[in-house]
Amino acid sequence: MTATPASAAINSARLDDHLNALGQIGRDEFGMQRVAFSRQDVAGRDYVSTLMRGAGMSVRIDPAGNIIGRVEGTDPGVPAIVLGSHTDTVPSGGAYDGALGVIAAIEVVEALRDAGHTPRHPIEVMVFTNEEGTSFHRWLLGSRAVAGLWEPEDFAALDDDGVTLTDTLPNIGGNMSRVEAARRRPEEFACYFELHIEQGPTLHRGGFPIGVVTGITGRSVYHVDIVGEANHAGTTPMALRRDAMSAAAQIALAVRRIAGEMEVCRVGTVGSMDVHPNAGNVIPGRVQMGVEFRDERMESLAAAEVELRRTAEEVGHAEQVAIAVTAQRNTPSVPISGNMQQLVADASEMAGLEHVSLPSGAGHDAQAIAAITPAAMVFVPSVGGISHAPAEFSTPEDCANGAQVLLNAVLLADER
Ligand code: HGY
Ligand code: MN
Ligand code: MN
Repeated sequence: MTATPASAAINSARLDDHLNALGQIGRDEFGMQRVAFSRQDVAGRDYVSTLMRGAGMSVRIDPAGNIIGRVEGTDPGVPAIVLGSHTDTVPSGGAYDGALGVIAAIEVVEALRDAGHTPRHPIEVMVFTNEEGTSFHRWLLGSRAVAGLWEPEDFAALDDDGVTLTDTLPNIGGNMSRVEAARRRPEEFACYFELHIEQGPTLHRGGFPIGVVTGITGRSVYHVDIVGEANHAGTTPMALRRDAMSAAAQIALAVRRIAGEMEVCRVGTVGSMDVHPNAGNVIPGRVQMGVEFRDERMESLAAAEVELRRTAEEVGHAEQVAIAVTAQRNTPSVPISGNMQQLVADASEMAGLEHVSLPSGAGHDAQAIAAITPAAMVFVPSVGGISHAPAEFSTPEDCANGAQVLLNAVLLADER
Protein backbone atom coordinates (compact mmCIF):
# COMPACT_ATOMS: atom_id res chain seq x y z
CA MET A 1 0.00 0.00 0.00
CA THR A 2 1.76 3.15 -1.07
CA ALA A 3 1.46 6.00 1.38
CA THR A 4 -0.71 8.73 0.03
CA PRO A 5 1.63 11.48 -1.09
CA ALA A 6 1.77 14.59 1.03
CA SER A 7 -0.61 17.27 -0.08
CA ALA A 8 0.13 20.93 -0.73
CA ALA A 9 -1.83 23.59 -2.55
CA ILE A 10 -0.83 26.24 -5.04
CA ASN A 11 -1.50 29.81 -3.94
CA SER A 12 -3.36 30.86 -7.09
CA ALA A 13 -3.46 34.58 -6.17
CA ARG A 14 0.32 34.65 -5.68
CA LEU A 15 0.83 32.74 -8.95
CA ASP A 16 -1.39 35.20 -10.81
CA ASP A 17 0.33 38.23 -9.26
CA HIS A 18 3.80 36.97 -10.21
CA LEU A 19 2.68 36.03 -13.73
CA ASN A 20 1.12 39.46 -14.26
CA ALA A 21 4.21 41.21 -12.86
CA LEU A 22 6.50 39.29 -15.25
CA GLY A 23 4.02 40.05 -18.04
CA GLN A 24 4.68 43.75 -17.56
CA ILE A 25 8.46 43.39 -17.89
CA GLY A 26 9.55 44.00 -21.49
CA ARG A 27 6.02 44.71 -22.73
CA ASP A 28 5.34 47.47 -25.28
CA GLU A 29 2.40 48.30 -27.50
CA PHE A 30 3.30 45.43 -29.84
CA GLY A 31 3.57 42.70 -27.20
CA MET A 32 6.38 41.10 -25.20
CA GLN A 33 9.88 42.09 -26.27
CA ARG A 34 12.01 39.97 -23.88
CA VAL A 35 14.11 38.65 -26.75
CA ALA A 36 17.07 36.68 -25.34
CA PHE A 37 20.03 38.79 -24.18
CA SER A 38 18.09 42.06 -24.56
CA ARG A 39 17.82 44.49 -21.67
CA GLN A 40 14.16 43.43 -21.40
CA ASP A 41 15.28 39.78 -21.10
CA VAL A 42 17.79 40.75 -18.40
CA ALA A 43 15.03 42.59 -16.48
CA GLY A 44 12.80 39.50 -16.63
CA ARG A 45 15.65 37.27 -15.46
CA ASP A 46 16.38 39.62 -12.56
CA TYR A 47 12.73 39.52 -11.52
CA VAL A 48 12.47 35.71 -11.45
CA SER A 49 15.85 35.43 -9.69
CA THR A 50 14.45 37.64 -6.92
CA LEU A 51 11.34 35.46 -6.70
CA MET A 52 13.52 32.35 -6.49
CA ARG A 53 15.52 33.79 -3.60
CA GLY A 54 12.27 34.85 -1.92
CA ALA A 55 11.10 31.24 -2.18
CA GLY A 56 14.17 30.15 -0.22
CA MET A 57 16.22 28.85 -3.15
CA SER A 58 19.95 29.25 -3.57
CA VAL A 59 20.37 30.88 -7.01
CA ARG A 60 23.30 30.68 -9.41
CA ILE A 61 23.94 31.44 -13.09
CA ASP A 62 25.72 28.69 -15.02
CA PRO A 63 28.26 29.48 -17.80
CA ALA A 64 25.51 29.18 -20.43
CA GLY A 65 23.54 31.86 -18.58
CA ASN A 66 20.91 29.47 -17.22
CA ILE A 67 19.46 30.62 -13.88
CA ILE A 68 19.45 27.65 -11.47
CA GLY A 69 17.57 27.76 -8.17
CA ARG A 70 17.85 24.90 -5.70
CA VAL A 71 16.29 23.80 -2.40
CA GLU A 72 17.65 20.74 -0.60
CA GLY A 73 15.53 17.71 0.29
CA THR A 74 15.55 15.56 3.42
CA ASP A 75 17.72 12.93 1.72
CA PRO A 76 21.06 14.37 0.59
CA GLY A 77 21.90 11.20 -1.31
CA VAL A 78 19.16 11.37 -3.96
CA PRO A 79 19.20 13.21 -7.32
CA ALA A 80 17.18 16.37 -7.90
CA ILE A 81 13.70 16.71 -9.34
CA VAL A 82 14.05 19.50 -11.91
CA LEU A 83 11.39 22.01 -13.00
CA GLY A 84 12.05 24.56 -15.73
CA SER A 85 11.16 26.63 -18.74
CA HIS A 86 12.20 30.01 -20.18
CA THR A 87 11.49 33.72 -19.75
CA ASP A 88 12.79 34.88 -23.14
CA THR A 89 10.05 35.61 -25.72
CA VAL A 90 9.81 35.90 -29.48
CA PRO A 91 9.63 39.51 -30.70
CA SER A 92 6.14 40.96 -30.04
CA GLY A 93 5.26 37.68 -28.35
CA GLY A 94 2.90 36.66 -25.59
CA ALA A 95 3.10 36.78 -21.79
CA TYR A 96 2.58 33.05 -21.06
CA ASP A 97 4.97 31.13 -23.37
CA GLY A 98 7.75 29.98 -21.02
CA ALA A 99 6.81 32.47 -18.31
CA LEU A 100 4.04 30.25 -16.93
CA GLY A 101 6.41 27.32 -16.49
CA VAL A 102 8.99 29.39 -14.65
CA ILE A 103 6.52 31.21 -12.36
CA ALA A 104 4.67 27.96 -11.60
CA ALA A 105 7.94 26.15 -10.79
CA ILE A 106 8.79 28.85 -8.25
CA GLU A 107 5.22 28.65 -6.89
CA VAL A 108 5.63 24.88 -6.40
CA VAL A 109 8.67 25.49 -4.18
CA GLU A 110 6.81 28.20 -2.23
CA ALA A 111 3.68 26.04 -1.81
CA LEU A 112 5.76 23.15 -0.45
CA ARG A 113 7.37 25.53 2.05
CA ASP A 114 3.96 26.96 3.02
CA ALA A 115 2.75 23.39 3.64
CA GLY A 116 5.82 22.71 5.78
CA HIS A 117 6.63 19.76 3.52
CA THR A 118 10.25 19.11 2.56
CA PRO A 119 10.44 16.43 -0.17
CA ARG A 120 13.10 13.71 -0.05
CA HIS A 121 14.54 14.91 -3.35
CA PRO A 122 16.19 18.30 -3.79
CA ILE A 123 14.30 20.49 -6.25
CA GLU A 124 16.03 22.57 -8.92
CA VAL A 125 14.24 25.29 -10.90
CA MET A 126 15.93 26.18 -14.20
CA VAL A 127 15.35 29.25 -16.37
CA PHE A 128 16.94 28.34 -19.69
CA THR A 129 18.81 30.80 -21.89
CA ASN A 130 17.46 31.70 -25.36
CA GLU A 131 14.84 28.96 -25.68
CA GLU A 132 13.29 30.71 -28.67
CA GLY A 133 16.50 31.04 -30.67
CA THR A 134 15.45 34.47 -31.97
CA SER A 135 18.95 35.59 -31.03
CA PHE A 136 21.74 33.82 -32.89
CA HIS A 137 19.21 31.46 -34.55
CA ARG A 138 20.28 28.81 -32.02
CA TRP A 139 17.20 27.74 -30.07
CA LEU A 140 17.07 25.70 -26.83
CA LEU A 141 20.53 27.19 -26.24
CA GLY A 142 20.61 26.94 -22.43
CA SER A 143 18.83 23.60 -22.09
CA ARG A 144 21.07 22.07 -24.78
CA ALA A 145 24.11 23.29 -22.81
CA VAL A 146 22.78 21.52 -19.68
CA ALA A 147 22.20 18.37 -21.75
CA GLY A 148 25.63 18.56 -23.41
CA LEU A 149 24.07 19.00 -26.87
CA TRP A 150 25.89 22.08 -28.13
CA GLU A 151 27.20 21.89 -31.70
CA PRO A 152 30.16 23.78 -33.22
CA GLU A 153 27.62 26.28 -34.62
CA ASP A 154 26.64 27.20 -31.04
CA PHE A 155 30.18 27.98 -29.94
CA ALA A 156 30.77 30.02 -33.11
CA ALA A 157 27.30 31.64 -33.18
CA LEU A 158 27.05 35.13 -34.68
CA ASP A 159 23.94 37.28 -34.50
CA ASP A 160 22.49 39.01 -37.58
CA ASP A 161 24.53 42.11 -36.81
CA GLY A 162 27.75 40.12 -36.50
CA VAL A 163 27.93 40.10 -32.70
CA THR A 164 29.34 36.85 -31.30
CA LEU A 165 27.63 34.73 -28.66
CA THR A 166 31.00 34.77 -26.86
CA ASP A 167 30.74 38.55 -26.46
CA THR A 168 27.04 38.40 -25.55
CA LEU A 169 26.91 35.62 -22.94
CA PRO A 170 28.47 37.84 -20.20
CA ASN A 171 25.42 40.16 -20.52
CA ILE A 172 23.44 37.47 -18.69
CA GLY A 173 26.24 36.18 -16.48
CA GLY A 174 27.47 33.50 -18.87
CA ASN A 175 31.03 32.71 -19.93
CA MET A 176 31.80 30.97 -23.24
CA SER A 177 35.21 29.73 -22.05
CA ARG A 178 33.51 27.68 -19.34
CA VAL A 179 30.26 26.78 -21.11
CA GLU A 180 30.98 23.05 -20.97
CA ALA A 181 30.74 23.32 -17.17
CA ALA A 182 26.99 23.95 -17.63
CA ARG A 183 26.63 20.30 -18.64
CA ARG A 184 24.95 18.20 -15.92
CA ARG A 185 25.40 14.46 -15.46
CA PRO A 186 22.31 12.21 -15.79
CA GLU A 187 22.88 10.85 -12.27
CA GLU A 188 22.36 14.38 -10.87
CA PHE A 189 18.71 14.34 -11.90
CA ALA A 190 15.73 12.11 -11.00
CA CYS A 191 13.40 13.58 -13.63
CA TYR A 192 12.24 16.83 -15.25
CA PHE A 193 8.77 18.43 -15.47
CA GLU A 194 7.79 21.47 -17.54
CA LEU A 195 4.46 23.25 -17.37
CA HIS A 196 3.70 25.11 -20.61
CA ILE A 197 0.77 26.61 -22.48
CA GLU A 198 -0.33 24.39 -25.36
CA GLN A 199 0.17 27.18 -27.91
CA GLY A 200 -2.38 25.37 -30.11
CA PRO A 201 -6.19 24.96 -30.19
CA THR A 202 -6.75 21.36 -28.97
CA LEU A 203 -7.30 21.85 -25.21
CA HIS A 204 -9.28 25.08 -25.45
CA ARG A 205 -11.49 23.74 -28.28
CA GLY A 206 -12.05 20.43 -26.46
CA GLY A 207 -12.64 22.02 -23.05
CA PHE A 208 -9.82 20.00 -21.46
CA PRO A 209 -8.07 21.70 -18.50
CA ILE A 210 -4.89 19.59 -18.71
CA GLY A 211 -2.85 18.14 -21.57
CA VAL A 212 -0.52 15.16 -21.04
CA VAL A 213 2.19 15.58 -23.67
CA THR A 214 3.01 12.38 -25.57
CA GLY A 215 5.93 13.71 -27.62
CA ILE A 216 7.64 16.90 -28.81
CA THR A 217 7.92 17.73 -32.48
CA GLY A 218 11.04 17.61 -34.61
CA ARG A 219 12.00 20.80 -36.47
CA SER A 220 14.25 21.57 -39.44
CA VAL A 221 15.30 25.15 -40.20
CA TYR A 222 16.74 26.52 -43.46
CA HIS A 223 18.24 29.76 -44.67
CA VAL A 224 17.29 30.42 -48.32
CA ASP A 225 19.43 33.03 -50.09
CA ILE A 226 18.16 34.19 -53.49
CA VAL A 227 20.43 36.36 -55.66
CA GLY A 228 19.01 37.93 -58.84
CA GLU A 229 19.78 41.34 -60.30
CA ALA A 230 18.71 44.67 -58.84
CA ASN A 231 17.38 46.89 -61.61
CA HIS A 232 15.08 49.78 -62.40
CA ALA A 233 11.42 48.95 -61.73
CA GLY A 234 10.24 51.32 -64.45
CA THR A 235 12.55 50.68 -67.35
CA THR A 236 13.36 46.96 -67.14
CA PRO A 237 11.13 44.86 -69.43
CA MET A 238 9.48 41.93 -67.61
CA ALA A 239 11.21 39.37 -69.84
CA LEU A 240 14.66 40.72 -68.93
CA ARG A 241 14.23 40.66 -65.16
CA ARG A 242 16.11 38.44 -62.73
CA ASP A 243 13.71 39.23 -59.92
CA ALA A 244 14.69 37.74 -56.53
CA MET A 245 11.28 38.61 -55.07
CA SER A 246 9.33 36.69 -57.73
CA ALA A 247 11.49 33.66 -56.93
CA ALA A 248 11.01 34.17 -53.17
CA ALA A 249 7.25 34.29 -53.60
CA GLN A 250 7.29 30.96 -55.45
CA ILE A 251 9.47 29.40 -52.72
CA ALA A 252 7.09 30.66 -50.01
CA LEU A 253 4.07 29.16 -51.81
CA ALA A 254 6.00 25.91 -52.31
CA VAL A 255 6.67 25.67 -48.55
CA ARG A 256 2.93 25.98 -47.94
CA ARG A 257 2.21 23.39 -50.66
CA ILE A 258 4.77 20.88 -49.28
CA ALA A 259 3.11 20.84 -45.83
CA GLY A 260 -0.41 21.65 -47.08
CA GLU A 261 -1.85 19.90 -50.13
CA MET A 262 1.17 17.58 -50.54
CA GLU A 263 1.12 16.65 -46.81
CA VAL A 264 4.83 15.78 -46.93
CA CYS A 265 5.18 16.98 -43.31
CA ARG A 266 2.86 18.41 -40.62
CA VAL A 267 3.59 22.14 -40.99
CA GLY A 268 5.87 24.46 -43.00
CA THR A 269 6.45 28.17 -42.45
CA VAL A 270 8.33 31.07 -44.03
CA GLY A 271 8.65 33.32 -40.98
CA SER A 272 11.25 35.85 -42.05
CA MET A 273 12.23 37.63 -45.27
CA ASP A 274 14.88 40.29 -45.90
CA VAL A 275 14.50 42.10 -49.22
CA HIS A 276 17.46 44.01 -50.68
CA PRO A 277 17.55 46.89 -51.33
CA ASN A 278 13.87 46.95 -50.19
CA ALA A 279 12.88 50.03 -52.17
CA GLY A 280 9.57 50.27 -54.04
CA ASN A 281 11.12 51.30 -57.36
CA VAL A 282 13.94 48.72 -57.42
CA ILE A 283 13.59 45.14 -58.62
CA PRO A 284 14.93 43.17 -55.61
CA GLY A 285 18.43 41.91 -56.31
CA ARG A 286 18.49 39.66 -53.27
CA VAL A 287 16.02 38.06 -50.86
CA GLN A 288 16.96 36.05 -47.77
CA MET A 289 14.29 33.85 -46.20
CA GLY A 290 13.90 31.76 -43.05
CA VAL A 291 12.08 28.46 -43.69
CA GLU A 292 11.10 25.82 -41.13
CA PHE A 293 9.33 22.45 -41.26
CA ARG A 294 8.00 20.45 -38.29
CA ASP A 295 6.88 16.87 -37.81
CA GLU A 296 7.15 14.09 -35.21
CA ARG A 297 8.50 11.81 -37.98
CA MET A 298 12.06 12.74 -38.93
CA GLU A 299 11.65 10.96 -42.28
CA SER A 300 8.89 13.44 -43.15
CA LEU A 301 11.23 16.34 -42.43
CA ALA A 302 13.83 14.73 -44.68
CA ALA A 303 11.27 14.41 -47.47
CA ALA A 304 10.26 18.06 -47.03
CA GLU A 305 13.91 19.10 -47.45
CA VAL A 306 14.18 17.10 -50.69
CA GLU A 307 11.07 18.85 -52.01
CA LEU A 308 12.34 22.29 -50.95
CA ARG A 309 15.66 21.77 -52.70
CA ARG A 310 13.96 20.41 -55.85
CA THR A 311 11.69 23.45 -55.98
CA ALA A 312 14.61 25.84 -55.45
CA GLU A 313 16.42 24.22 -58.37
CA GLU A 314 13.34 24.58 -60.61
CA VAL A 315 12.56 28.19 -59.63
CA GLY A 316 16.22 29.23 -59.84
CA HIS A 317 16.33 28.01 -63.42
CA ALA A 318 13.00 29.53 -64.44
CA GLU A 319 13.75 32.92 -62.91
CA GLN A 320 17.46 32.93 -63.79
CA VAL A 321 18.43 33.58 -60.15
CA ALA A 322 20.85 31.76 -57.84
CA ILE A 323 19.11 30.07 -54.91
CA ALA A 324 21.18 28.64 -52.03
CA VAL A 325 19.34 26.49 -49.46
CA THR A 326 21.40 26.07 -46.27
CA ALA A 327 20.25 23.72 -43.52
CA GLN A 328 20.68 25.71 -40.28
CA ARG A 329 19.54 23.14 -37.71
CA ASN A 330 17.71 19.90 -37.31
CA THR A 331 16.14 19.20 -33.92
CA PRO A 332 15.02 15.60 -33.39
CA SER A 333 11.51 14.84 -32.14
CA VAL A 334 11.39 13.40 -28.62
CA PRO A 335 8.82 10.89 -27.30
CA ILE A 336 7.67 11.21 -23.65
CA SER A 337 7.87 7.82 -21.88
CA GLY A 338 4.69 6.05 -20.78
CA ASN A 339 5.82 6.21 -17.14
CA MET A 340 6.30 9.95 -17.24
CA GLN A 341 2.99 10.45 -19.06
CA GLN A 342 1.30 8.34 -16.36
CA LEU A 343 2.86 10.50 -13.63
CA VAL A 344 1.28 13.60 -15.18
CA ALA A 345 -2.06 11.82 -15.65
CA ASP A 346 -2.01 10.68 -11.98
CA ALA A 347 -1.07 14.20 -10.88
CA SER A 348 -4.06 15.55 -12.81
CA GLU A 349 -6.38 13.01 -11.18
CA MET A 350 -4.99 14.00 -7.76
CA ALA A 351 -6.21 17.52 -8.59
CA GLY A 352 -9.55 16.17 -9.82
CA LEU A 353 -8.81 17.49 -13.31
CA GLU A 354 -9.77 15.89 -16.61
CA HIS A 355 -6.83 15.40 -18.95
CA VAL A 356 -6.21 14.42 -22.56
CA SER A 357 -3.02 13.19 -24.27
CA LEU A 358 -1.59 15.15 -27.18
CA PRO A 359 1.71 15.76 -29.02
CA SER A 360 3.45 19.14 -28.85
CA GLY A 361 3.66 21.04 -32.16
CA ALA A 362 5.94 23.55 -30.45
CA GLY A 363 9.50 22.85 -29.40
CA HIS A 364 10.47 23.01 -25.74
CA ASP A 365 13.48 22.87 -23.43
CA ALA A 366 12.11 19.50 -22.28
CA GLN A 367 13.18 17.98 -25.60
CA ALA A 368 16.80 18.84 -24.79
CA ILE A 369 16.70 17.86 -21.11
CA ALA A 370 15.09 14.53 -22.10
CA ALA A 371 18.55 13.56 -23.37
CA ILE A 372 19.84 13.27 -19.78
CA THR A 373 16.79 12.50 -17.62
CA PRO A 374 13.17 11.29 -17.93
CA ALA A 375 11.10 14.35 -18.90
CA ALA A 376 7.39 15.15 -18.99
CA MET A 377 5.29 18.15 -19.91
CA VAL A 378 1.98 19.47 -18.59
CA PHE A 379 -0.08 21.63 -20.97
CA VAL A 380 -2.85 24.09 -20.16
CA PRO A 381 -5.23 25.65 -22.70
CA SER A 382 -4.27 28.63 -24.87
CA VAL A 383 -7.42 30.69 -25.47
CA GLY A 384 -8.20 30.50 -29.20
CA GLY A 385 -5.01 28.48 -29.65
CA ILE A 386 -3.09 31.72 -30.12
CA SER A 387 0.60 31.99 -29.21
CA HIS A 388 3.76 33.86 -30.25
CA ALA A 389 1.49 36.92 -30.45
CA PRO A 390 0.28 39.58 -27.99
CA ALA A 391 -3.19 37.97 -27.90
CA GLU A 392 -1.66 34.86 -26.27
CA PHE A 393 -3.76 34.23 -23.13
CA SER A 394 -4.44 31.50 -20.58
CA THR A 395 -7.00 32.05 -17.79
CA PRO A 396 -5.83 32.39 -14.17
CA GLU A 397 -7.85 29.25 -13.38
CA ASP A 398 -6.13 27.22 -16.10
CA CYS A 399 -2.72 28.51 -14.98
CA ALA A 400 -3.47 27.57 -11.37
CA ASN A 401 -4.70 24.12 -12.48
CA GLY A 402 -1.46 23.56 -14.37
CA ALA A 403 0.65 24.68 -11.42
CA GLN A 404 -1.26 22.35 -9.07
CA VAL A 405 -0.68 19.42 -11.44
CA LEU A 406 3.02 20.36 -11.56
CA LEU A 407 3.11 20.36 -7.75
CA ASN A 408 1.31 17.00 -7.58
CA ALA A 409 3.73 15.55 -10.15
CA VAL A 410 6.63 16.59 -7.89
CA LEU A 411 4.94 14.96 -4.88
CA LEU A 412 4.28 11.73 -6.80
CA ALA A 413 7.80 11.63 -8.28
CA ASP A 414 9.25 12.32 -4.84
CA GLU A 415 7.28 9.45 -3.39
CA ARG A 416 8.08 7.03 -6.19
O1 HGY B 1 9.17 27.69 -31.72
C1 HGY B 1 8.80 26.95 -30.83
O2 HGY B 1 8.33 25.89 -31.10
C2 HGY B 1 8.94 27.34 -29.38
O3 HGY B 1 7.95 28.27 -29.05
N1 HGY B 1 10.25 27.82 -29.11
MN1 MN C 1 8.08 28.07 -24.99
MN1 MN D 1 7.89 30.03 -27.96
